[in-house]
Amino acid sequence: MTEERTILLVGRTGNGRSTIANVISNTSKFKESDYGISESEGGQIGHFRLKGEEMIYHIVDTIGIGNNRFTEKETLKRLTNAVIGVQNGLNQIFFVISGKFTREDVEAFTLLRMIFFGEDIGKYTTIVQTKFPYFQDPEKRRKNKEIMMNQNEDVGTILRSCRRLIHVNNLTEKEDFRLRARNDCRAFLRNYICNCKDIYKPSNLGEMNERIENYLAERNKGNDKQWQINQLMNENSQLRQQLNQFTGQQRQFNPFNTGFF
Ligand SMILES: Nc1nc2c(ncn2[C@@H]2O[C@H](COP(=O)(O)OP(=O)(O)OP(=O)(O)O)[C@@H](O)[C@H]2O)c(=O)[nH]1
Ligand SMILES: [Mg+2]
Repeated sequence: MTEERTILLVGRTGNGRSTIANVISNTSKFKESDYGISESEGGQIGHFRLKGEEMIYHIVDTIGIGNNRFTEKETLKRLTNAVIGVQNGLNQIFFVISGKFTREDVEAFTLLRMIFFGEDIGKYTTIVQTKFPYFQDPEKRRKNKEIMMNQNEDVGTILRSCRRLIHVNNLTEKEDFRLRARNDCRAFLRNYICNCKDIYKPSNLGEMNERIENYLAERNKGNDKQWQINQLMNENSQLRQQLNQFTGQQRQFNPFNTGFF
């Protein structure tokens, strides 16, 4: 029987998912974003087989969470389609972060857990940190992981729940014209996914649309609250200005104002 490996790439926009897809598949089929505009529209799949090997690899690139081209609702719809596409089994989810594990990454991970996968997401998830220049230095990788673990409770909890944290630095041809870094990362990533043998069938896909609607409704409530807070802060600052003007005028017309203050 032919062995297969399916990897789902998820994460915040611009963190390097399409680049990882190119590096693993050794193509340039996946569009890498260059100009600060989110590129991936979701659902792009690469299939390939290595020369002389039976194993078939499927790499599924997804739309970036927080991308600047689609509404949140549209983004979630496209993510839904990608997840439905792999519901029969995937070997690993690569949650891609870039440089640091940010608050937005925590929110994105939480969203994926709440809406699409459920509590067991971590067992089948590898955190891939891109743009890590010391990816070949075990001591630097260990130190980086230790710092991240202690960064804050949310990040520590996510990292502990996941299979592993791995590091890459997929430099472009311009940065590394022999593409040595990409070749090294490719060898490492292929070996890594070859060892992701367990098959995960996301079991939390029922009522996904309902969960998305509830999530968006909660978000809107939050936005309304934020809007009210902004309004109050604006009013507050206007009142302060008026008060300052008023007290300034008082001082000017104060007959006892001796000018020593
Ligand atoms: N130096 C360096 N640059 C990287 C690395 N990974 C990605 N990049 C660059 O970062 C930019 C964004 O990478 P993409 O792979 O397009 O990111 P994405 O997550 O697919 O982004 P969207 O699809 O637009 O949401 C591109 O210019 C890449 O060349 C890395 O490990 N090191
Ligand atoms: Mg992309």
